[in-house]
Amino acid sequence: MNLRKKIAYAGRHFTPTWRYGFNLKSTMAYLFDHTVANDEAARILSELNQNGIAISSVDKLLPDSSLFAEMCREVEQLEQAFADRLAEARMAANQDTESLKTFIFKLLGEVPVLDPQSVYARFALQQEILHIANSYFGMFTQLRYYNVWHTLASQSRARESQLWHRDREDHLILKLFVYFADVDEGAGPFTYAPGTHRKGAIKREPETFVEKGVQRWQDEKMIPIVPENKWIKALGKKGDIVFADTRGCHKGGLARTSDRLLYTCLFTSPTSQVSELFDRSKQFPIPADKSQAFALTRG
Ligand SMILES: O=C(O)CCC(=O)C(=O)O
Repeated sequence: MNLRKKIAYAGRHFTPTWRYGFNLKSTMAYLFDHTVANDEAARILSELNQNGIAISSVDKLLPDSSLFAEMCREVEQLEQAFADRLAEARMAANQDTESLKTFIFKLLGEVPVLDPQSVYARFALQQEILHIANSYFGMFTQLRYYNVWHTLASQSRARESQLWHRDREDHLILKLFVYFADVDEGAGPFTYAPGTHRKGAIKREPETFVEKGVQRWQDEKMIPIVPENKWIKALGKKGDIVFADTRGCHKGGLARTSDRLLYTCLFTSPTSQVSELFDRSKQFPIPADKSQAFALTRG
């Protein structure tokens, strides 16, 4: 990185410039127009702020579980439709290829279409979820991605997101992982080093190596920063929801004995520099609800 780029990067990741410079409009809009939390959302927010991760469930957080039930039915159909391709992907996952994240089969494709009518968008745009995203950021956020990930059990060496890393999409990042089946140790649970997010108390950086342009590290480099007994492993049941600020140190998906099937979505600030992750070719009316309108609109 040259000096100009370094200064621009540092400015973007200095909380006051990120919030009151780059994201002033959505911060001010949110200040005058934010919603009130239910008790579970308040608990999630408090844990997210402190640890960078919080685990809840559809039943605890959402007043109506019918969207989750609808999503389960759609995912079951996708699984059946892609049965042959999943079998091929399973073979590839065991071949340790260097070029692709072969251990995850993305049921909505590599670049999913942003469609507010789809159950995947409607799930992310529920008031309780938008409330958590917007309150965590202290501004109106944008929905930047959703997909259904089928993580394939394999015996290949840990690589890419199976190794510790930080995501780079923004200064704060919020990802959700919603489980369609129980996740045990053998299904490669998402694992988080609490307190390593931007709001967290831990400022020391682990010693990293670079894999395909991304800094990653093995467990032994993480242990001196956050001891292993403090790591939060997102083991869980069908219907559990993991909220994580993936700017903090995390890894996951090293499934060894069983597959993992989950829905994921990503929220960032409006000015995140991440390249477009949706296919936005589908036209749709902007919702009347302000937080949904913000979440769906780019620029
Ligand atoms: O598959 C996992 O549990 C890890 C995912 C991950 O690293 C990410 O979404 O940034």
